[in-house]
Amino acid sequence: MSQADSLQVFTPPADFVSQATISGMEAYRALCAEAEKDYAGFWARLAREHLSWKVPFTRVLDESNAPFFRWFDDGVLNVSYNCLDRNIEAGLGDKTAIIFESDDGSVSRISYRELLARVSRFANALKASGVRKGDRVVIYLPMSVEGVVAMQACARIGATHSVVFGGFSAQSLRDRINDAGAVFLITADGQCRGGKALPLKPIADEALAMGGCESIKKVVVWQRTGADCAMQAGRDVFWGDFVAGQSDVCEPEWVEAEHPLFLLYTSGSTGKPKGVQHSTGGYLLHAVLTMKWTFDLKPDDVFWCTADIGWVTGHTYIAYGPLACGGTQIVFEGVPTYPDAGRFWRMVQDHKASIFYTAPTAVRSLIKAAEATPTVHPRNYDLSSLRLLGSVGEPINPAAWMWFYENVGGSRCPIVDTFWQTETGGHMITPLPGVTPLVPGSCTLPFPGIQAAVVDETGTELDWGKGGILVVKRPWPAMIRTIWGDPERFKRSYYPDDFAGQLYLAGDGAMRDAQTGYFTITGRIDDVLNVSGHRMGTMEIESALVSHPLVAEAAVVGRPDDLTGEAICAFVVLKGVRPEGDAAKKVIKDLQDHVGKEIGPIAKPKDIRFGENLPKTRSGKIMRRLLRSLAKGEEVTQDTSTLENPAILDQLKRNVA
Ligand code: 6R9
Repeated sequence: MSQADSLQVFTPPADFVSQATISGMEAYRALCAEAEKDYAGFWARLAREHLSWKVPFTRVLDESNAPFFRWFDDGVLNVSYNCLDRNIEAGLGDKTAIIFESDDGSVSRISYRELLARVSRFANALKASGVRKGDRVVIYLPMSVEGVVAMQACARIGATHSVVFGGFSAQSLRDRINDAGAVFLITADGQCRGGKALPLKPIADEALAMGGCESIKKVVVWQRTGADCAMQAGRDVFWGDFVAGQSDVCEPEWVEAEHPLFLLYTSGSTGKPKGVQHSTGGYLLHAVLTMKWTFDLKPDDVFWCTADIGWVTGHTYIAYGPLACGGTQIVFEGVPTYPDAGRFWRMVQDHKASIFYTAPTAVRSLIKAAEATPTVHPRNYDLSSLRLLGSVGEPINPAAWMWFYENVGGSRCPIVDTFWQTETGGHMITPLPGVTPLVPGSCTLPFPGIQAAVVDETGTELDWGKGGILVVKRPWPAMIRTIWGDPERFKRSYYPDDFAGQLYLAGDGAMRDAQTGYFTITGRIDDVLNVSGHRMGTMEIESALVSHPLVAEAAVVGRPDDLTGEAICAFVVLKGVRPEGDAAKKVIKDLQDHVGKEIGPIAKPKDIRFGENLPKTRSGKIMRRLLRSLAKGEEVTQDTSTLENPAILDQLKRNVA
């Protein structure tokens, strides 16, 4: 059956269509046709029209060393120039670039001129302490203007930043610093979330003390909470002292289009998190185009992306995209439930946000909160400034979509359900709000120029209506360039031999609607979990568990969860006797805390079950599909004939703590 038969279709409202940058299906089709006809010419035209180049490129796409594709590679530009200076030159110096609202509700506004001055001072300070083009700088900061300043300052001097989410543990921070060989760490004394001050610098100190971070020469500490923090003489410097006396003028470092703008670590199915390397020119192009086409950003919009700068969404749609388009955006330090779960709606009302981009998990938790406490229901707020909503991070279930549409968007605002990944740099499959009839739960059609397809295991494209593997058939400008330090893993992960190295493998399953060809993402096809829109590798969590002295073996799977999308379930074999009752509860808590310490609180397993063994095949492979059924509480109906130890299933089934 077609989606269109079973679900309502929401056609774009006429008043949206009439003003949209890409207006009407004809306009969309024309762009797709242009790309189809002359792929390089299409992207070249856009890169010339939407970016400012110091030295224009003459080469567009170089496929000679595939899959290490190069775009615009003889062109020279600077991202920070494109985000700041060029807006000021266009007369936007006094325009508000950032409306910052802190956890406690205080608000500050930063103009483009002021932002450029702050970025330049910080960039000059970095240069004065010896940070050079191509050096890696790790940023471990809370949501703040300083976070954006630090990222932009790196871009300004051609340093490659790697932002580490402030919720990651010392071990995770250490591993990322070590892998990137970073020379600088930029952090804060602490962070404020939900009315609490949480430490950050002590975690950074712990990371640096672990060994393997010898490349770090300096640690810059932004004083956010004012908490006492130990400062190591010669290494650590407060932000204020670091920038003191620096000029607020800084000539950008002009870099080649392929120069690595940033690394961002993300989870894969095996091994350690991988450092996804992004380019300068191609990445920025996609950030700008998606701001203009998916978000229809206009000069008067107030754009709000609720992501953290520690994730790719916070890179493309906070640190770079909105600024590169001269937009005004909200940056929020806090959490959606503090001081109450009306926080987002109050902020939309107060700042007259017109475009609101968030994650399904946030929507679901706010639905629950609004049901429990009617005063925080969005109907109590004036949300009439909104004209467009967006969703990202995981599939949005139709019920949450409808609630978002009706209660937040007043049945007036299109919702763009944007499918993309850390590796893709920006939106890949998404509605365009003035073009695409919407079907709740579907990310609809590819962004113009993106050649997405659903294939089988041999790489053959499937008929619409059949579920399969999501791939991208041609390289695109904002794609991942490599995995930092591991080009072989890049090839293996994204251009596997199964597809003759010709197709980009996203790692998701998908299906195209039989009639409309709309894409629906059916979830990861590898051992990657999506918990509240955050990617977690099952391997990483298993490694963390087995690093606990009590644990002999562990297997981690996901199970559906109403709030977080997926929840982490761990099946654990302990070294000693299997604990029961309160003793089991205590070990569970210890293990959860241990994983929190090893990776970060987001990786803590929700369920932990103990068994004397794990269900394994005779060749010793853990049968994860059985564990998935157990985690869901399903009857195990799969074939268990290859199982070495069938009795273990009963044990694991009974053993729900
Ligand atoms: C941007 C981001 C990527 C994975 C991706 C997929 C899931 C993201 C989605 C979606 C369905 C959407 N995902 N957006 N699934 N519909 N609109 O989230 O990047 O953290 O790398 O995660 O998230 O499974 O493969 P990242």
